[in-house]
Amino acid sequence: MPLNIVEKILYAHRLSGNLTPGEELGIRIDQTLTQDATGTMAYLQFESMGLECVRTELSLSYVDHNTVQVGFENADDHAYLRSVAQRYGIIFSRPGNGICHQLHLERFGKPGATLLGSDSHTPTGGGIGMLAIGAGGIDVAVAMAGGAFYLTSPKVTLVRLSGELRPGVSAKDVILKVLSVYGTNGNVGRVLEYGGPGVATLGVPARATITNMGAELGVTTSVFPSDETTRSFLVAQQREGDWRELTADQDAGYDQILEINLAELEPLAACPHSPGNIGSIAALSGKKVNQVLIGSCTNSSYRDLKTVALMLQGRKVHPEVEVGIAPGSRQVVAMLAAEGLLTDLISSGVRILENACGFCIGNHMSPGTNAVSLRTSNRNFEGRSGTMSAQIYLISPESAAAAALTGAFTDPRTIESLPKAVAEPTTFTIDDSMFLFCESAGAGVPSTTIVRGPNIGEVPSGKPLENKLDGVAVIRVDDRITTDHIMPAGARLKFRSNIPRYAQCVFENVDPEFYDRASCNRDNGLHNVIVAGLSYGQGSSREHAAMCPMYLGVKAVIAKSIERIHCANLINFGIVPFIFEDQSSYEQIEQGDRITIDNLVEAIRGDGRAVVCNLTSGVEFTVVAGLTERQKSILINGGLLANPV
Ligand code: MIC
Ligand code: SF4
Repeated sequence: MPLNIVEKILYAHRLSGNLTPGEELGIRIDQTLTQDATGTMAYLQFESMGLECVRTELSLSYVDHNTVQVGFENADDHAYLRSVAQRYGIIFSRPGNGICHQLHLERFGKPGATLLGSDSHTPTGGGIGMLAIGAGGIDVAVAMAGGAFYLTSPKVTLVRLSGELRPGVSAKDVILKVLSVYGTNGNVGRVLEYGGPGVATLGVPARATITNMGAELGVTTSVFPSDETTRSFLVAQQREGDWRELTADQDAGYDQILEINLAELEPLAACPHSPGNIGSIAALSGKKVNQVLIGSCTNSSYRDLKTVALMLQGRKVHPEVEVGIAPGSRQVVAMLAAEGLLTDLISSGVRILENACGFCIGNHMSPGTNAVSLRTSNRNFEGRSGTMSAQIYLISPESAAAAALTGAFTDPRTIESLPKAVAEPTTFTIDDSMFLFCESAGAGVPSTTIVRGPNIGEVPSGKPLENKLDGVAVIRVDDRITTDHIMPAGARLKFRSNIPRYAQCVFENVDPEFYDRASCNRDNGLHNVIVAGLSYGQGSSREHAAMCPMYLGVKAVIAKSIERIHCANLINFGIVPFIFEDQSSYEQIEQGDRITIDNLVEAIRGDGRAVVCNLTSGVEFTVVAGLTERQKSILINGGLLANPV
């Protein structure tokens, strides 16, 4: 039977289940990655499994999110992560080395392999032909322990690329185009596979930009073929041995096909406050800009930053615009420096930021009140930048450089210094000295003392599901609530390893009284229930968006729909993910309503259907939790930690 790329990788890694869309599939994970903001919890959970060392081919612990280090907390986390890595045979990437996804692509990504990462942008690895999936930390901990990763066997969409991008239009515009077609919700259970003659015209970093931001569609992952371009990239990284060809068979089947002619694309922007709110740069042209930030795991490659440097070379950034660049890795910095491009950037007035997540997660560089900020990153959720009133637009490096020069939205094709194309180098500068490798890969050092400063807390454990839910609709939120709304990052990131403290921040930008209300209900023996609209839990993989609500006594979410990673995280922490059987029932429940569900455990054991009694209004309606047998037992036990592998 002719197979597509997704099927080829899934068949080669299948441990249980069938490749029938909608069915649960268990797969073997070859590589894992964590980053510091999700990593501490993942490793605390891994430690509790009591193993001697990781059981994957390769596991990496990157530190890239919390590198600002205001106070002792981040440094404590780094010390813990470094010692755990050494203890269990995990490669540790020191702070300052770069952003996890860029580094992984450069140094470890392998066509045909599976990668599970505790970060939603792990699909960046799809640019090199991996099946790379984002998940909650506990799922990654299970994979590190050699356990299967479970996913819904996906529907596969072929995105057939033809033609070639014109100068001034780049990979970011391709994925923004895809986002304009599919939007940010309704894509759960789908994988995008790129194919067609246009693929050969895109380098690996361009492909990785496209698969990276597939996360914003809510798809399970996105993948490109592994071809001669992939081979050249790996040769240039001195990793030819990791290459293998991987293409779809000629008559491979797809659930859906999207045709994109690269030659017809124009520079695009995701407008406030959603990555799916797409407009054209031409339509925005002339609008004044206050800040331009270039970097993040989406657009911080050598190719991207060299393009920007060439556009700015010998020129000055507009006097009213603040411009910053955060390169993706030390390799990128070293190469820009060797070619004198770093000097060009500095001379033009650009602020050089650390090669880390930084501005992308609102760690610093928050824009001013009502400011218009253009960024090459992947998320523009309201408030994520650290400034609630700021207007964030997501754009390509070319459009960013154009705005940096003119002080306004400008079509980069009108900029004289726009280079025709930046060729991929035949040799990248290799310096792996900021990776701490274990003496023999995968082997831990059992005598290593794990360093636990006061910031390293404990993972809260859930309680077995009670048969009666008796509680309160503690909050009712609208459509597209992101995990940034549920669990803010930025200045709050340093509490990631301290659940009681971080729980005080749940929904703080949506409803500052949430914490008081939820903890008061919990302390009075009432269960908390979150009521939500469509696409609840978009965005990040942060399991804190489930763990902290669990800590506050949340037992169920009732939503019109729930996004994939967040839904898995809710189950892993013993929170029932219910969907309204009839979406209009959303209107029949207000914040503060007293609600009950009888026979909850039987409902979960059965078909997942339960009747909610709204005691305040006297109305009843049905909700459904679509669960596999495995998920049912996790929920009934009170979460995955009760029974990890
Ligand atoms: C993000 O981009 O939102 C993050 C921060 O990288 C998250 C992970 C986290 O919350 O730590 C993600 O994308 O999963
Ligand atoms: Fe880091 Fe931003 Fe990428 Fe998340 S999206 S991994 S915060 S650079």
